[in-house]
Amino acid sequence: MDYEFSKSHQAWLQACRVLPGGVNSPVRAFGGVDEKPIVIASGKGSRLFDIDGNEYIDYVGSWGPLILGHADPRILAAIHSAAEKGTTFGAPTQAETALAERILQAIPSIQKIRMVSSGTEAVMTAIRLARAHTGRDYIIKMIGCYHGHSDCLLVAAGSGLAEHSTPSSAGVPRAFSEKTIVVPYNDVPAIEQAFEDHHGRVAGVILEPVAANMGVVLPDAGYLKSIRSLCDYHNTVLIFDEVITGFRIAYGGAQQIYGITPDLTCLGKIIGGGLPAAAVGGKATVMDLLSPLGPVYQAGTLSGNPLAMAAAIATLDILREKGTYQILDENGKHLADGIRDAAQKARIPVTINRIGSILSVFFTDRSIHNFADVQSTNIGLFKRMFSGLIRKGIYIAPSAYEAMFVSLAHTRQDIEKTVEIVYGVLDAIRR
Ligand code: KE4
Repeated sequence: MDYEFSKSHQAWLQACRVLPGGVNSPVRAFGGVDEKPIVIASGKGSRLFDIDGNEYIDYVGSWGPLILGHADPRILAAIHSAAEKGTTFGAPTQAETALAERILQAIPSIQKIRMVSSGTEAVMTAIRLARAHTGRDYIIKMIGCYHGHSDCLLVAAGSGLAEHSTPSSAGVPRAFSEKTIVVPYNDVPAIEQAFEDHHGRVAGVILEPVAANMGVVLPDAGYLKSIRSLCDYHNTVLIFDEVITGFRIAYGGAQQIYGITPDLTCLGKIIGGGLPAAAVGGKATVMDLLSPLGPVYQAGTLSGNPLAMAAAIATLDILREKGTYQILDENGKHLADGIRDAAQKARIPVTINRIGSILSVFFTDRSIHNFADVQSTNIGLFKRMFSGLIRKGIYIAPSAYEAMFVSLAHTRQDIEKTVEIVYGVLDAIRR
């Protein structure tokens, strides 16, 4: 029986009177699909419930943080006990040190770390550090990668901007964006050319080591290694934006899987345990440039917030347990294989890119290596799949440029049910 959404639509119209687009982050407005947003009442484990009482198996997981699923009792307990002592002090607490020590243990390239409240802030700080450390201005980024909404990175960004297909956002002065060079992902000659064109002036290269904001796109063999050697050769800071991949595809993130050491790493999502927290970390020689030690200013009222620290510590202590990432990888593989079989049975060609518990379904019969490849896929079919799935209780990202996230809370039954519904939806589309 198809779902109906009258309460959600009513609530969304009311929201639209006070919030631009009725949302506090653009992708939630469902602009990437032909549907109106659903308004959420609650979540539990792998399930999400909207205010019309519809239940969903959730593959968005709030865009990555909820690797343990919604309202995990162990995380709630950690938040509750922290909250009893107060919510924020604007002064050092031991929880910040405790989380930092865990992250340094997980990611050896990080010798010092600064907590902030969003991935955008983490990336902003990393870029400022790269420029201060090198005394240079230019930044190289990849088309289709998204690094939050700081001015100089809203140039050919992925995620929401990919949806709106504007090469950069309004309100960003040319002076800000002209120091950002964009090249295609998985294209080493293009980066070599960018370094030649701006010889001795490139402060940093930033990328998602596994891209997940143009859909999931994996680095080609040797790609990350080539970027590392180019950065070494040009004395340029290599920044891995692991806001999605950090603690997601491995406890040590993409840098553990690919064995490439960046100079700076940006983290977010999972390291907030579902609350607002993110971080930038890396070589002490670079990080110690940060105020109050050094000349690079950066600050935040709620940075290192005690509730987020408690949620994050509890989350990482669970993720560190033996076998965790094997389960996540098995869940991801089970879902990807199931969807691939369903599409084959429905005779609709798809390419699925997956690593661990993140994956994307592209409607194409070709492989996907960069943003242009993604743009050549059948986005219309993605939208029809989304519409079919949401009416049958499967909630995936409302955009072809995002990832599906599987959590430790997803059961084999959840995945089998999902695959069955995917087949039904794809079969109906073909017919
Ligand atoms: P936030 O400022 O949204 O916490 O993080 C920005 C960011 C930085 N780097 C990467 C690789 C990211 O994926 C993000 C944020 N991701 C988007 C969607 N994939 C968050 C969802 C949204 O914008 O509402």
